[in-house]
Amino acid sequence: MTVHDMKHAASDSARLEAVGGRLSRVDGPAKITGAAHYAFEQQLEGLAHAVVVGATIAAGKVSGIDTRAAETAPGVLTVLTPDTIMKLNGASDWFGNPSPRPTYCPLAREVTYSGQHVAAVVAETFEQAVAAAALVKVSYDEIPAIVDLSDGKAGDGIPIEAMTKEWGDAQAAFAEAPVRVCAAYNTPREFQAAMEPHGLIARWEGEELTIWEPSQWLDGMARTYAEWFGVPFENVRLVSPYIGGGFGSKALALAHSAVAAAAAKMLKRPVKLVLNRPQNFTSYGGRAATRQTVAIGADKDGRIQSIVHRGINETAVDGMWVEPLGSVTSIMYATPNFSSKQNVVRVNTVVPGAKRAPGENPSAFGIESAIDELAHELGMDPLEMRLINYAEQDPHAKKAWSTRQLREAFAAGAEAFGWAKRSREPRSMRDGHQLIGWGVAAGTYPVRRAHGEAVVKILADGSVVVESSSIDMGQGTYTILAQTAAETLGVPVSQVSVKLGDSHFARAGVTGGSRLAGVMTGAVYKAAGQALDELVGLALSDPRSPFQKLQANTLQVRDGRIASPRGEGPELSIAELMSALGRDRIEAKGDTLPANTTPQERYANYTTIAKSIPHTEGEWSRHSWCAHFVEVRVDEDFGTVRVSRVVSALDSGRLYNPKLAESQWKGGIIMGIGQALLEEGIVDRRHGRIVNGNLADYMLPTNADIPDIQTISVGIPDPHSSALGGKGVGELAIVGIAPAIANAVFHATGKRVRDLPITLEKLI
Ligand code: MCN
Ligand code: MOS
Repeated sequence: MTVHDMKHAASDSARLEAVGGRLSRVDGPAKITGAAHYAFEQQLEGLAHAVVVGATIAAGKVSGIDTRAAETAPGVLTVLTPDTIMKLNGASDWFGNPSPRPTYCPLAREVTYSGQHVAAVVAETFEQAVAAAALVKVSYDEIPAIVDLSDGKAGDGIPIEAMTKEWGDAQAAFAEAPVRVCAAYNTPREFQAAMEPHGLIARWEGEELTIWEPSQWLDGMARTYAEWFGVPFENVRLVSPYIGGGFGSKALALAHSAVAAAAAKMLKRPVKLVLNRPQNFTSYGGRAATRQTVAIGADKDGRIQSIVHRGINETAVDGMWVEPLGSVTSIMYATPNFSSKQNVVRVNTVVPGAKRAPGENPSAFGIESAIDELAHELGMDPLEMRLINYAEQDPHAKKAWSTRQLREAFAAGAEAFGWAKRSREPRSMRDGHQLIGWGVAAGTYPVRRAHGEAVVKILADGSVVVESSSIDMGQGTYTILAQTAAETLGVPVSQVSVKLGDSHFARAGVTGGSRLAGVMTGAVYKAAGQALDELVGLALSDPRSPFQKLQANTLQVRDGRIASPRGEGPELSIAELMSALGRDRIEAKGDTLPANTTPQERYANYTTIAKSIPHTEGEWSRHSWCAHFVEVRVDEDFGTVRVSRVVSALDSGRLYNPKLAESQWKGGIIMGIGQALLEEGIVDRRHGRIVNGNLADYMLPTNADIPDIQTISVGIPDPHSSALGGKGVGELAIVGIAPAIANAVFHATGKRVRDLPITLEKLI
């Protein structure tokens, strides 16, 4: 290698490793070799095993629990019931609102959903606990349950006023519009179905609690545990270095978490509790089932005059979940008149929860199907339809978009897909006995923002450590934070180690709403900048520094070596400089909070979601955008639908790592294909049970279901959305895929399916 080649290689790797480079996952080797230890893999001395017993009815009372057989079974340490489990305090919710009830019992006497935990067995081994749990005899006084939204007893539900969005006179304008479409769109109950199940290991040492649990929110969950057990927040340590997928389901401490931590305290032994697969379908909520009616009135040229939208989502009898169905409806298209309202209906289910793009995902299914129906009604191209109704500003907030590259997304996607070759009429494209359909739909997700904190340490050997209690569940946090620190400090990535997933590190809010990358790159950028300033400051001013005599006003670090920018004077490695300075470390804690933030506000910022910054704060409305182009092939005889091609163009602003962003987008698209064609929680009408609560019967896409997926980035840096110009990536691409597929199926077959999933019997 010549010196020239070496310089070249160094600058290539610097590009790869800088923010915006396609660096491969730095946690990849540890995961592939098994060196990465997941929460349940901790080997602890004296570990006992807990198994929960779920209710076999969906509504009623536990009239008795006969624990005698279980208690005398081999290896059993204790059988917990509502009568015998220790009392816990009621904990505040994720907004920080105090619990309405002073005490909390994670085992139910009043049953409000099938599978609800009513008892638990703790034994020496997992097998003994499973065997004994089967011996617990629970009797019930059952009452009729409301099994789902289609239940005759469900009613219209409760209006959620905060969801109402209105301007103009939507009803009147719809009634007067020359062209009208109005239809109802349904999505079923869906589940996050992460590969790694939910569960935890809990260990008490005196009043100190350590929890190893896969978690999207260490500090939020630590708050809940601390409140349940009445110990200081600092006494609770959550450890979650690796997570086998969460998709929204792992942000909260749940009833089974409380059972394990209580059992550990009562037995004075560490306790492990891992939910089995069926319990993963009933112990926490998936995406709520939804119903929407979308009415669009337009003039003869296709210009929208009015949108009237009504939505319903299911929630629990004993808990509230609102799935905001008007979120995309209210911003995607320009309309002078608009009305959106939403009710929730209580059914006997565990309280539904967040699943990748809660709200935006089902919302887009409604509006992006309806706009396709309007295009068909008018004989217009559905892409043209979207362009003539393009919203030049946020129609709801009435603010300018921070950036909106959606027109560019439509153009780039259409070009790459070959949209111009589409023939307009349904059933007009075929290949033998396969009907071919081409569909388009748009998607969007708000830029959720928050304040973040990180610690960056420069050590004596020149290595750099980044610490944060934020997490990586597969999105790439380890990698992009290593890139951010490496670029800011001017060191190679191999010199940086990122430590995440321990609540004793610098605090972090929830990893949800696709906000973590923006928040944490900003915090690491700030902390690393402070560490660098300190290093350079010492190098310039410390009498022991070889740079002191230079009288320069700055120094530059490149590839881990420090020198004057003009190349005069010495050049040292960071390790050499640290040794000259006699320092074993330089440490900076950077956060993006205003300087006058009080300790209470800090605590609330990291342990609740009450301090999130609205995406329409100030002058701008901030969102990611995307356009999906989909080809389906429908077998004319059998009605089977295959997605054969997807081209998506996406605007997530600046990408911190395009390789990882593309992988996130593809993951979202794949999940959307599952939603469109396969996924559906089926509820038994007699006892409200999830019939297909396992990975054989709850259908998820496999490799054979997934075609070639092309993603195109059309984003530009958005200075209003984050410190480094990026917008959200993780949830964006699942928004709009299901309607793009439904629209393609309509184009292929002439049959409009408004009820997900699109299964073959709906095409007959
Ligand atoms: N990224 C980027 N450029 C940007 C923004 C992000 O390159 N401008 C890349 C980075 O690799 C970053 C990743 O995309 O690590 C996701 O960043 P972001 O959009 O900020 O999302 P979060 O880090 O907050 O991750 C949460 C998000 C959510 S809310 C769900 S749900 C979801 C998702 O991420 N669950 C996932 N993606 C998932 N991916 C995996 N493998 N597993 C899950 O459970
Ligand atoms: Mo994601 S559903 O906001 O964790």
